[in-house]
Formats: sequence, structure tokens, C-alpha cells
Amino acid sequence: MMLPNIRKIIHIDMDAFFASVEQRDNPELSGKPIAVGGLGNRGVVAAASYEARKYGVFSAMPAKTAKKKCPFLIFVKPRFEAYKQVSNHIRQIFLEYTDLVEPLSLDEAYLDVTTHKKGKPSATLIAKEIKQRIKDETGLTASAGISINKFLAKIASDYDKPNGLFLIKPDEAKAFVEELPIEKFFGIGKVTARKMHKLGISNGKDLKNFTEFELIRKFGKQGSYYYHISRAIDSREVKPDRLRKSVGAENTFEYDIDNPDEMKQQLLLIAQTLIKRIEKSKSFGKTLTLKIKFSDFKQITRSKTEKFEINDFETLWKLSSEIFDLLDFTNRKVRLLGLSVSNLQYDNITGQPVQLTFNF
Ligand code: DCP
Ligand code: CA
Ligand code: CA
Repeated sequence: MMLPNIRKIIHIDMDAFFASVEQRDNPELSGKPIAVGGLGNRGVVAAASYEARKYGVFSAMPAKTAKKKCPFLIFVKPRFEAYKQVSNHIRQIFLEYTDLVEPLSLDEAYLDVTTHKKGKPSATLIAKEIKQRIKDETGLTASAGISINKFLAKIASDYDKPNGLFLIKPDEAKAFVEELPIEKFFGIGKVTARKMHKLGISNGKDLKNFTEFELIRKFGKQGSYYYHISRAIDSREVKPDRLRKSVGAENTFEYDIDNPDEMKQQLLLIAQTLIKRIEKSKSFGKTLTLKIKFSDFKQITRSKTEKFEINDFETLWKLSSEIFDLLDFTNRKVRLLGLSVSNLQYDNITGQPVQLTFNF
């Protein structure tokens, strides 16, 4: 008899990544509430140690707020080289078990261990061993999730954090998703969650009351994804070496635009979409590129690189305007405008110029 085609997917994510590296390398910081980043007057917290989280300090929080919540909070300057080094190290460990390793950012990756290189009897044992090796070789802890697909593995790694190991077994998967609050679904942000609550959807089970057609009508392309994950189905493969290189937004207009003010108005809408995507995917880059396609389909791009990651709307819009205002549109009509941010913080991990285009 053929065995059912069930995949074994592990998702590994480092605990309080930047903060843990800083605590490891500076024993004075260990056991203390620290925040990496947050320096400068518009700074935000990149990573908070678990000690700091007890006070309600979290990633992406403005430094000012963090300081109010935890007056003794120690701010530490990020050292990306150190994080990249750990990132490469854990990746080498992953690759000893399988070639199917897909990093999502510096500190996390999916591994497909359906077939693997080590002759281990179970995916859970592999995950345990990987966690132990990360601990022994880097001094840091990671959390692992194990299940039958990416969606469930990712949720599982978050379930038992920090230093977690959580398995969602094949025969438990459906029941697990039914109970899962939609806020915990990877790919459902705050806005979508609110919209779902209005429709009476608060967990996976509620989602199943809607047909795929209804969900697509209400949520666009993502509707189909929601339909399937609410049934614990996620057929996305683990794609080795794929890492987002840029994040962008663009719009092709219904008619060609010749008025620069109108173009700028459209650009503002695109920038608003882009900042949401930047925040959602945590893809903070230093280079902003404006793409313009003219009515004759000729295309130009203009870029500008900052010293810092572009992580707020004000900066994004200021840069976009600076690039746009330098252009001359005399006698030209525009059919498409686009903005993208590249030169991402996570760039160097693979060296592969692959552009990811998944939508969540
Ligand atoms: N990061 C960042 N800015 C953010 C979020 C994260 O610079 N808004 C960086 C710092 C984090 C690292 O990416 O340490 C990994 O992000 P995670 O979301 O995985 O968060 P942590 O690893 O810090 O914590 P957790 O233990 O919850 O995974
Ligand atoms: Ca992490
Ligand atoms: Ca992560």
C-alpha cells in the first residue's frame, strides 16, 4: 500500500534573536531588560530581551514608549555582522540535515525533512538535535515547530517560545486549526483580523463556514489561502535559498496620466501600500527605487540610498517625493508607477538574487 503523501516540515526561529546575541557577547547584559536599536530620537526597538518583554517592551515599539514602560531598559546598538554570522552558522547546521532549507529572515528557516540526510527516525528528533546543536555551537536558544506543512510548522514554532519544541501531528492538524484564533494565523494582519471579526470569524472553524468563492470575494487572492489553511492545507513547497530581496508596490492606471500632481497623488497611495507591506514583512531596506512606465511602455527607474533602514511612512514619502520631484514629465504620459525598497537588512544571507513575491 502507498503511504499517504505527508510531508515533514520543521520551522526554526531563534529566540529574541538580536537581543540574545548581545546578551551572549556581553555578560553584563545577561538577565537584564535590553532593547536592541531604539537609538536616535526617532528610534524604534528592533529586538527586546525576554526580560524586557515582561515590562511590555516589544519589537517595533518607539524607543520613547519602551523607556516609559521600562525605565531601566538598556539600549544596545545593533551589530548586524554578528547576527549574520550566527545566521550563517545555523544555516550550515540546517544544511547538514536537508538541502531543502528556506530562510525567511536572518533568524528563521523552513526545513523539509520528509527525506533527509541523517537517517533519523522522526522529524521531532531532528528538531531536537538541531536545537541542541544551535545551543552548543552558538550559545543561543531557538524554538522549533514540526508539522505537515509550512503554515502549521511556523505556528508551532511560536507556540512554545522561548526554547520551545512543538509538534502538530498529522491527525491533530485539522482540529488544531479549527481552534486557532485568526490573530495567530500567519498571514492575517490586524486589518484582516478586524474584518474577519465583523463577519463573525474568530477562529479556523468559523472560517470553514465560508466557501472559497466567498472568501476570495471578500479578501481577494488571499481568500483562497485562508480557505485552504482553515482546512490545514498548505501545499507551498520549501524553496531552498529563496529570500526576499525587495518589497514593492505598484499600480498600472486605467488611463495614462499626464498631470504630475495627479501622478504624485497616485504615488502617495502606492507609498501607503508599500509601508504596510514593509511593516508586515519586516523588510527594512536602505534603497528606495521609483519605477515609471510611460505610455509608450518605455520604463525608467531612479533610486536613492539612505544610511538607515526605511521603516516609517514619513521617511518613505520624503524619499519618494525627492526622487519624483527631480523628474521632468513634459510631453510624457505615465501608465505605471511603482516603489520598492531593497538593500534589505537580510540581504547577504544567500547571495542569490531571487525575488520573492508571496503575498503575505
Ligand atoms: N527585527 C527588527 N525589527 C522588527 C522585528 C524584528 O529589526 N520590527 C529583528 C530583530 C529580531 C530579529 O529581527 O531579533 C528576529 O525577529 P523575530 O520577529 O523573530 O523576533 P525575536 O527573534 O527578537 O523574538 P522571538 O523570540 O519572539 O522570535
Ligand atoms: Ca525570532
Ligand atoms: Ca523570526
